[in-house]
Formats: sequence, structure tokens, C-alpha cells
Amino acid sequence: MSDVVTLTREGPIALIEINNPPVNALSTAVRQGLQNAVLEAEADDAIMALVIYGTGRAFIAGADIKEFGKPLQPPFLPELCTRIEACPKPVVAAMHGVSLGGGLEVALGCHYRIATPDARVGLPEVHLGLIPGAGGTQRLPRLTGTERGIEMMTSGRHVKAAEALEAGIIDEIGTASPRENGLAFATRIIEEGKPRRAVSELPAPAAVDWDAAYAATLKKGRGQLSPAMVVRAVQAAAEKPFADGLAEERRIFLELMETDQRKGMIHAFFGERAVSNLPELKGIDPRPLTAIGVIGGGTMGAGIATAALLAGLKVTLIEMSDEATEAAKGRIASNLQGALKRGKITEAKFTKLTEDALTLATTYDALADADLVIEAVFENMDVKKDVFTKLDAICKPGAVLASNTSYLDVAEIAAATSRPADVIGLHFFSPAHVMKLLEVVVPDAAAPDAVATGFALGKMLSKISVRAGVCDGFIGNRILSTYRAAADHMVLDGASPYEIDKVMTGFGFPMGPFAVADLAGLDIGWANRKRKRAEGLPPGMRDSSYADTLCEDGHFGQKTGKGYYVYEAGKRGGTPNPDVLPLIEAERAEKGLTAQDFTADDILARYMAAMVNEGAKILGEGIARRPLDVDMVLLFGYGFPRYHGGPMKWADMQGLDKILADLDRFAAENPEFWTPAPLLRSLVAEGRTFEDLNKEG
Ligand code: 3H9
Repeated sequence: MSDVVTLTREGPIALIEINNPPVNALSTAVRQGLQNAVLEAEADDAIMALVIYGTGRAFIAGADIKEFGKPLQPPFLPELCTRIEACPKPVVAAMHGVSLGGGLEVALGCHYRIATPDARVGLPEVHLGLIPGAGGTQRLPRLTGTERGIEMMTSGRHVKAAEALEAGIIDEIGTASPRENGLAFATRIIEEGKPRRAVSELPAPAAVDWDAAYAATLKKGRGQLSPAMVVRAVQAAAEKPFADGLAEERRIFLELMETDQRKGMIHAFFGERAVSNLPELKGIDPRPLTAIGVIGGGTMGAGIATAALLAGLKVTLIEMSDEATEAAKGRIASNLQGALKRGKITEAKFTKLTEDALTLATTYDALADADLVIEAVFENMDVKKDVFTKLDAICKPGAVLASNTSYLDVAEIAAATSRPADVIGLHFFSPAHVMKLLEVVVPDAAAPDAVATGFALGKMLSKISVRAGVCDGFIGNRILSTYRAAADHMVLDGASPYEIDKVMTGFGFPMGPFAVADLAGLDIGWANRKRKRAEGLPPGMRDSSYADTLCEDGHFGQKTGKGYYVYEAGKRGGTPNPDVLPLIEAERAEKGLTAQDFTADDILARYMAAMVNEGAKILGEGIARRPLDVDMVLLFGYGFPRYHGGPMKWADMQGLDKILADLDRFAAENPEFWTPAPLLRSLVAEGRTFEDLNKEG
């Protein structure tokens, strides 16, 4: 008998226990162990029913994702599920924790399913660029009906036990342990002489308008293929005999396994988990964290306070006047109202958070006991230094002092205090209670346990926390300003903002860069341009001023109803602003530029080369430690399509030599802007990839 699956007997019942921490993934050893146990129990005349259950946190969290991309080893999961279903004795799945993907498929291969009240089930394969590949697309809709089956599999959502019962996915909820639940259920089946019930023998799911469902799903997924292919697999369930439907599911599954989308999604899955796992913080305990301070109650400060309150922290928010604290309280309450409406908190919790856990004050002494303070005040070095000098005087020893600056030098801010080891950057993204990304900015002088505390806060707030070194814009905004500049240069040279937006939404971004600018407010870019002009433009950066005219005329994007696009009240999205192209043409004429044609491929190549090259520079300078750190920043802060894995993973999949060749070609026009990062050149010369750097840690 294997280590990971054990078979014991309790009277006429075979108890098959899976014990493969942390989440009972279906590794080759587990599949082999399950098959052996089922065959042994089947051959044992004294056994009348079988129970399969898991130990630890989950029934089974699915196929072992670490085995994907390697040659598949028998026994294969679809055959194992079919084999379990073919067992002439009733087989009961006794589920708890999560039963996901292949885990639910094993359960659907069983004849009965009983689950604990806190159990959750789901087929989340689409999040890995796949479809369920062991009968899920064929069996689930036979229980739930077509619509709910498609909805569950295209969203990949986890369904709670009560809903699973109502949807017919499980037969019963049992409040004992999985082993005891299974044993009691199997005993009853034997006593009542209940027959096996094979899901594959239930009527096929009903037909729907498959082409319409496919097209709608593809559109919703912004080009992600796997959810749309779920529809095709369910279509096969409805139209073909079970075995043929299963074969069609397998064909689609194996085809998707070979796609870059699958590789990108699995990179994102592991990247998301690896990103806050920093070798330098191994064994370093964070400082205690129960009460935090927030300075500034604008959109950002209120968002940070909201996130902290929802995470169970006590929050003291400082503003300059009573009116400003009231306004901040209103913003926080309105954010929390959102959580209340979505059922994330109760009315009582809402009151507790706004009345008990939140303190508002106008003087810094209220921060004397805070474990960590985040300032989110006006983005100006003198203002920030003043805040930190005051914090230095008031805060208790060991308190972590953090700045939410988006581009200022955190080391310089730290130097304004007598305790630079306690100072870090915590760069949130707006709205801070919604956006997942947190850049933990680490100046050289920062103490490791202060950094660990930043990561601990990120974890409490359910953020994806990424370590960034100090530079203008850190990881995300520095890369953004480079690819944004590449887009602006293309506009000067002949592309229209609308073509660029179309290409980038076609690539899978929710919005193109010009629509994003309209959303953020064109005044932000305008202020930035003025600042850069005053400082002197960086080498290779070309000035463009047509958007200044829009701002001078009072058009700041969505908030004023007009920017690159015109927005009509009550309508989502906008239509191109007819004033924009003439403004661009006038600027080209003034600068003596002749418009060139840009194909969609040209636009994509330049936009992405700029992004990847800046990412490589950031890595080469040590601002980001690993390529996956850059990938997670773009994925969680900038809408980069998850199915491409992130810019560095995408570059690996394109071939770094191709990206380098593009950069060399573009550098002929503007060497200072396009010079390839030394790291990229050396990786190509050595035949290595960004993934190799991830593996080196
Ligand atoms: C599938 O089943 C295909 C089939 O249809 C057909 C096959 C033919 N494999 O997230 P956590 C690791 S596709 C390997 O931090 P949580 C994870 O990497 C699969 N490892 O904890 C981490 O490792 P480490 C469909 C896995 O409590 C540790 O477990 N299933 C797997 O926040 C803890 O994970 C899914 O897509 C796996 N399947 O969440 C489920 N799952 O400690 C994916 C987890 O070394 N998993 N690990 O960093 C999840 O959604 C969450 O991990 C889960 C736990 C909810 C299970």
C-alpha cells in the first residue's frame, strides 16, 4: 500500500484515505494508490461499499499542477474516474475543505457524495488555461443542468456545500468528520440496499444556443480561450454518447495543455504564491501588528483605512481639520457600504468597524501607540519629510513608518528621521481596498523585520505584495511610464490613440492606455509632463503636447465627460473625441513629422518591447529581484492579461532573441529610448530565459 493512500476495513466498508499534504493533489502516486485501493476493495468479497475521503485541509484540491507540462504518467485521471464509477459496489465520496478540479471529478465518479457544511466544490481549471479534463464537463451538467454547469465551469467559482446540495452536486451534508460521515452514509446504503448511481448514466444535459454561448464567453474572457472551450465540451456532453463526450473533453484538454495561455496562467498561479516568499526574509519574524495609523483621508488614505478595517486592524486616521476627518469618515463608510451590499460584512460589523475600530484625529499624538503608520499625503518631498519628522517624534520605538509615495525617494524620506531602519514604502494602488497590488519599497537602510512587517500587513489585507527597490516609479509606474512613452511616440509618428487602444484590448488588457488615461484623469499626465519638462526630459524621451490642449480646454477625461474619448452620461465607455486627431495632426505638422502606417503587429511589438525592456533594466539594477516580481506587478496593478503570464513570461514565450531583434531595429531610430537592457542581451547570448532567473531565486 502506498504512503499517500491507505485502505482500511470497517466491517463491510472499505475506507480509502488520501494523505498527500498540503492539499491532497492528485499526484501520480495518489492516482496509483487510489486505483490500487479501489481494485483491492472491489476484489474483496467481504466489502460491500467503499468510502473515499481526504485528511488535512481538503478532500482533493485537484490534479497536481506541478506535473503539468511534464509527460503525463499513468494511471490517467479520466480513466481512474471511469474505473471508480464502474465499481460494482457503491462508492461514496466523503468531502470536506475544498474539492476542486480533478478532486471534484473523482467525487463525481463516485456514486454518492456527502460533504461537511464548510466544504466547497468547484471546477476552476479555466484559471489554469484548461477545462476540466477528467469527466467534469460531462458529469457536472448532468447533475446541475446545462446553464449552471457552464456558469460554474466558465467562472471557476467555488460553490459552498449548501448550494452544492441544492444544485444536486452533493447528496447530503453531514456534520461529523469526513471519515465518520462516509462511514454512516455507506452503512445506510448497505442497510437500505440502495443501488449504485452512476452520473454518466443520467440523461444528457439539455441543448442551448451553443454558438451564442461560445461567442459570449469568448468575449467576456477578453480572448481567453479555455472558458469558451468549456462550452464546446458541454455541447459534446449534450450531443454525444457519454464515452464520445469524454473523448472530446480529453481532446480539448490536451490541446489547451499545449497553449501559451495555459503556460501563462500556471506561471501566474505559482508566481502569485512565490512573490511574497523572499529568500532574504526566511526566518525573520514580522513585528506585532494590531493597530495602524493612516495620515491623510483622501481617496487613497480612506481606501487603505478601509482595507485595514476589513482585515480586523484598529485604525487611527489623521486629517488636518474636523471637516476633513468627517469627509474621510464619509469616504470610509461609503467604501464599507460596498462591502455591506455585497454581503461581505453584516450591518452589525459595519457599525463596529466605523464606530469602534476607527478613530479619527487631527493631531499626531493619537499615533503614539500605532504599530505601523502609513502616510498618504500630498506627493511632495518637503511635505513628506515634514510628516516623517513629526512621526519620528511621536511614534513608539519599533513602530514601522511607511510612505505611500508613488515615485519619491523613500531613502531620502527615511533620512529625515532618526530611525531610517524603521522606514519603508508601502505603495498601494487606487482604490486601495479593491486593488490587489502592494509594492513594498525597501530602502537600503530598512531593517529586515520592518520589511517583513510590510509583507505581513500585505498578507493581512489579502494583497499581492511585491518587493521593490528605490527608483523613480519603483517597478510598476517606471514600466508604465516607458510603455506609455512608446505609445506617445507612436502617436507622434502616425498611429492614432484609438488604434493603439484597440490593439492592446485585443491583446487582452481591459482598457488601452488612452482610455486608462481618461479614467485616471488627464490632469495627472499633464502635471507629469510639466514636471518632466521642468526637470529636463530624460534622454530619448520625445515631448508631445497635443493632450495639453485638451487639458487647457478643461477636458480631463471621464470626470469632465471628454478626453481622448467623449462620454455620455449613463453609457459605459466612450466614443473617439473628434477633436483629438486634428490636434495630433497639427502637432505633427508643427514638428515636421510625416505620419507612417503602423500595423497592429507593429503597435504590439513596440508597446511590448518597451515594457519588457524596462522590466529587464529594472531587474538588472536589482529594483526587482526576480522576473516573476515584475510579472505580478503588471498582472495585479496594471490589468496585464493573466493568460499571458506577465510581460517577462510573455517575452520568454515569444523568444527573447525576437524581442532583442525588435529592440535593435527600433534603436536605429531612437537609440537612447530603445537601447536593449544589458540583462536581455546577456540572456540571449547565453541562451537563457527569465524563467531561468526565477528558478535561481
Ligand atoms: C485539474 O484538476 C485538472 C483536471 O480537471 C484534469 C486532470 C487530467 N497542485 O493556495 P495555497 C499548493 S487542474 C499542486 O497557498 P490556500 C500551493 O502551490 C487543478 N500544488 O493555500 C501551495 O504550495 P506552497 C484544479 C497545489 O489555503 C499549497 O498547496 N485545482 C495545488 O490559500 C497551499 O496552497 C485547482 O486549480 C495543486 N492542485 O488555498 C486548485 N493546489 O505551500 C488550485 C495548491 O508550496 N489551488 N497547491 O506554496 C487552489 O485554489 C488553492 O491552492 C487552494 C488552497 C484553495 C486549494
